[in-house]
Amino acid sequence: MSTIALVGNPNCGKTTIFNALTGTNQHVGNWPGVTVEKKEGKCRFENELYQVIDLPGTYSLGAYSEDEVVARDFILKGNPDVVINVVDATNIERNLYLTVQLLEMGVKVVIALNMMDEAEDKGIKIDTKALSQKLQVPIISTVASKNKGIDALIKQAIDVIKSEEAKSKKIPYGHEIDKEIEKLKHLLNQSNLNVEYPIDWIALKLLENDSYMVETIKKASVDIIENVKRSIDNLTNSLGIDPEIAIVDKRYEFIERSIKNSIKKPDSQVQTTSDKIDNILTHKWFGLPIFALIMFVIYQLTFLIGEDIFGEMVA
Ligand SMILES: Nc1nc2c(ncn2[C@@H]2O[C@H](COP(=O)(O)OP(=O)(O)OP(=O)(O)O)[C@@H](O)[C@H]2O)c(=O)[nH]1
Ligand SMILES: [Mg+2]
Repeated sequence: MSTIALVGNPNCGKTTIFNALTGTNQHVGNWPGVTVEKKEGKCRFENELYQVIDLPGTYSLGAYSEDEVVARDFILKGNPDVVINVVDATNIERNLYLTVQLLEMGVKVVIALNMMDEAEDKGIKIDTKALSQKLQVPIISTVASKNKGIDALIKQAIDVIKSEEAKSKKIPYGHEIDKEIEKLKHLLNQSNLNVEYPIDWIALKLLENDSYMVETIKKASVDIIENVKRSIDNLTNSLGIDPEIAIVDKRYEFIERSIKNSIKKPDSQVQTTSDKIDNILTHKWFGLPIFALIMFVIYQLTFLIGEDIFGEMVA
C-alpha cells in the first residue's frame, strides 16, 4: 500500500485535510519514544487504499525540536511515496521555506495551497500555475475546512506517486558554497557510503553542520567530517558569516525570486468587517462616547427587563 505523508507549518490545515481524506478510518497513537501524537489513516481512491500519515507541524526540517525530528525522520526513513506539503496561502513566504527543504531532500511533493478563502479575503492574488512552474511542483488550491479541492489533491498525489522518480532540487547557493558542495560530493562518491539519501543533500546538510547528518556520516568516515570542518572554516572566512546562515539566506532569496511574479498582495491591507468595527470602537474621539452609550443602554435594559420580571413576580 502506498503511503502519503502530510507535512506543513503549524496550523496550516494538515489535520483538516487528513480528516477529509481518511474520514472515520483513522487511528491515533504516539510516535515511538516521544510524546508527539501520531495520526494514521486510510484513504480509498478509485478502489485502491492509501495509507495517510498526519505529521506534526514544523517550520523546518532540522533537528531542533521533537516535532521537527519526528517529521524529518518519517520523511527520511518512513519512505513516504509522496509528501503533501500543506501551505498556508496567507503566509506563503514563510511556508515555502519548508517546501524548499523538501525539494532539496529529493522527495516527491505535491503542494496543497490551503486557506485560499482567507487569502482571497485579504486580497492576496496567487498565480498557482506560474508558481508551480517556478518551483516545478504541482499545486492544488484547497479550502480544507469546506472540503474544497480535496478530490483534486488526492488525484494529483496519486499521479505523482505513479510518476517517475523525483530528483532533488538544486538551489543556487553562490559560487563559494557550490564549490565546497562539489568537493564534498566528490569525497562522498569516492567513499562509497551506504546511505540512501541524495549525495547533494548530504553535502549540503554537512555544510549546515546538521547534527543528524554529521553523526550519520561520522560512523562511516571520520575523514569526511574532518574535510567538512575545513570546508566550514573556509566558508566562514570567505563569506564573513557562518555557512549555515548563508544557506538559510539563499533559500529565502530563492523563494523571493519564485514568488516575485506569481503573488500580488494588496498595497494596503484589505480591511475585514471586524477590522472596520475595531477602527470605530477604538477611535481616538468616538471610542469613549460609544463605550459610555453602550453601557448606558445596557444599564437601561437591565432595569427595564428587571422591572418587567420582578414586577410580575411581586404582583
Ligand atoms: N478559513 C479556513 N480555515 C481552515 C482551512 N483549513 C483549515 N482551517 C482551520 O484552521 C485551523 C487549523 O487547522 P488544523 O487542520 O488543525 O491545522 P494543522 O496544520 O493540523 O495544525 P497543527 O497540527 O497544530 O500543526 C482549524 O480551525 C481549521 O478549521 C481553510 O482552508 N480555510
Ligand atoms: Mg494537526
